[in-house]
Amino acid sequence: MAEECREGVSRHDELYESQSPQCQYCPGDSDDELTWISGQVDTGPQSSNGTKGPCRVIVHFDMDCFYAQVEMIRNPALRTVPLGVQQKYIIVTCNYVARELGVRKMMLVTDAMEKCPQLVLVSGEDLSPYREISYRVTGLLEMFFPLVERLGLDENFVDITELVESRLKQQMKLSDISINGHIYNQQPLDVTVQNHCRLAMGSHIAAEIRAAIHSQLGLTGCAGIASNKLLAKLVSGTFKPNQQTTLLPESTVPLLASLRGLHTLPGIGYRTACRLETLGLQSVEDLQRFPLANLEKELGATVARRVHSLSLGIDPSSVTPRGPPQSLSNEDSFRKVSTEAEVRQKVEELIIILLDRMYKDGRTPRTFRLTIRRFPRPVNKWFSRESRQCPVPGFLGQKICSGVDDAVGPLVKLAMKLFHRMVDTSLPFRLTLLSVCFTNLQSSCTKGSIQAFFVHESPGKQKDTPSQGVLLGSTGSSRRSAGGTPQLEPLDSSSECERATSAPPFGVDPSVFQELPADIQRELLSSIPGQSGSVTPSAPEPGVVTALRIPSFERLLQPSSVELHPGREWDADSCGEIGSPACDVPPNVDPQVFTELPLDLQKELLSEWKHETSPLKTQPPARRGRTLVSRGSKSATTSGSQTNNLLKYFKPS
Ligand code: TTP
Ligand code: MG
Repeated sequence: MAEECREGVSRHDELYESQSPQCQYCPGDSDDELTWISGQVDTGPQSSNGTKGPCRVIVHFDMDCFYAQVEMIRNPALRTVPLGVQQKYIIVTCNYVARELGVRKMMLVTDAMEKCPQLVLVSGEDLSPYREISYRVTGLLEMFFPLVERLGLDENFVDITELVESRLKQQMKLSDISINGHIYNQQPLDVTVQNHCRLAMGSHIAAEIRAAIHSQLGLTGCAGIASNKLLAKLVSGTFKPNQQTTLLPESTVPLLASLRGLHTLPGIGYRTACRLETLGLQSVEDLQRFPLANLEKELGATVARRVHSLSLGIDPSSVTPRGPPQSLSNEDSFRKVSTEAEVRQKVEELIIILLDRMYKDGRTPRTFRLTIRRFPRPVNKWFSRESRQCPVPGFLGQKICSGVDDAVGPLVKLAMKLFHRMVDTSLPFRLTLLSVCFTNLQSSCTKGSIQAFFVHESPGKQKDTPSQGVLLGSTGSSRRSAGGTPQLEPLDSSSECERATSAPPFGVDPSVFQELPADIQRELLSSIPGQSGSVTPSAPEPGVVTALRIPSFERLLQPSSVELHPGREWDADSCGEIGSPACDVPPNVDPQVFTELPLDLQKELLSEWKHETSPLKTQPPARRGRTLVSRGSKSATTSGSQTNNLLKYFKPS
């Protein structure tokens, strides 16, 4: 895949962003190629390649011609014509009508038009519709299975082991079991082999899920059913489109032997493949045979063992829900941008789109990053991008969160400041890529209020999740319909309800809540619809995980060295990169925490600080660290007359 990536046609979806801000397929742009497979090790049934013990049952789903399908849903007239989705001068994907006429993914538009002059082209530059449908697919799967892991925009792993086990218990006669769909290598199913039965049952569940995705979202896709993520992914594309394939353990060897090169083994990226090539290893079989000790010398023990295991089809990594993306970015590549005005214009265009996504996401970004790529690329192509980042000031975070347009100006200013830190514009320069990125995304509930500092959100639950009660099933439990066919049921979230807290509003840690002054407690309560003034028990919403967003307090423990400029308004010039804060911050408050506070609280803190004859201001620098006042402890800053002073929450250590 690496060589398929052309300029401007990278897959920039959130998953890849969260692992590495760069394109998955760009050689040198991904420095984390083993990420997807290097997660936690599964502790369930241990046979990762089906040779010993009961195996896990993992399904890998991959949507057919994904961007093209989304376009065909948006415009059904496109279903019957050859359709290509174009980004820059590349067809990033095409529907299967076009594939029958010789068009291929990642073809040059000119080549594709030559092959198929009647090809209809749509622009795929705006990824929003693809992203939206992508999260719907994941959301649908998450309604029925707790273990769903996104991979890119159109792939998901689901661990269905528990449901398989529960269905097998209900199966009257194992001899009746068959496989739904294809069996890799046409290997005969042996119902006397436990793992064959497990995978066969898995194939029926996979078919039900595919049917559900189709009936609910109108999408078709392929599935691979196997004993681990690696093998499930490898086998899922064997028959395309809209088909599924099960790998029985004994066919692992031929499946691996069918791979064309080392880089086609998921988990071995371009860089590792290059390093392996220098050892004379070309194929998966070469790697299987290569002595592990020699491999360890070259790659280090951990990576060596992992890639060696992968070459044998062994993958103990668990299906790990990743939650929402950790960053959102928008980038564009081009042949040449060489004036400051062009940079400003590009940056503004990128920011406008990114702001829209950030607003829809609902979280508040705390860090902003600008990335550039220069021409010519540096000799060391692994480091072809340069970035600078800075904190997003609190007031700007709120603007972004509330979707007001006037966030664009300050952000462009911030971006240009970062740009000037990288590029000396008095000298000629040529850029071929600009990327803007929000990271350090923090959930906010009632934006701009104290409530926003308490999180009550289930990680991984996406806002696009389809409404409950539509269809499907649960992990570990299945019921039979009148006709006797097992049916999937939505996950039961009642256990989450049992986590009801006593007095505080949901989402707020009770112990923290009790430490807050009564007026702040009231403010928290009154910011919640249906809860005003009185302290009444409340339960979290089903599926909601309660967590206190600690950073505001926890980071108070860290020392800071802040220059004091009381009374100055924020502007882009006064805010430095992370680690060099230059905004007005009371000396006992962590600048980063300060920027996270709502504007009114910032103002209040500043004015309190300015009006204090302060032991704070006279502290020796070494004592300027701070701690959260813990329950029962006495704040050095509080006196009888200042019991409700916000500054008391930030005390010198
Ligand atoms: P794929 O799953 O590789 O392709 P696909 O879903 O279009 O087709 P298939 O039926 O063969 O699975 O990629 C998913 C989407 O990602 C694809 O629709 C377009 C996009 N994409 C890129 O943007 N860049 C790339 O290099 C590739 C391969 C895909
Ligand atoms: Mg696909």
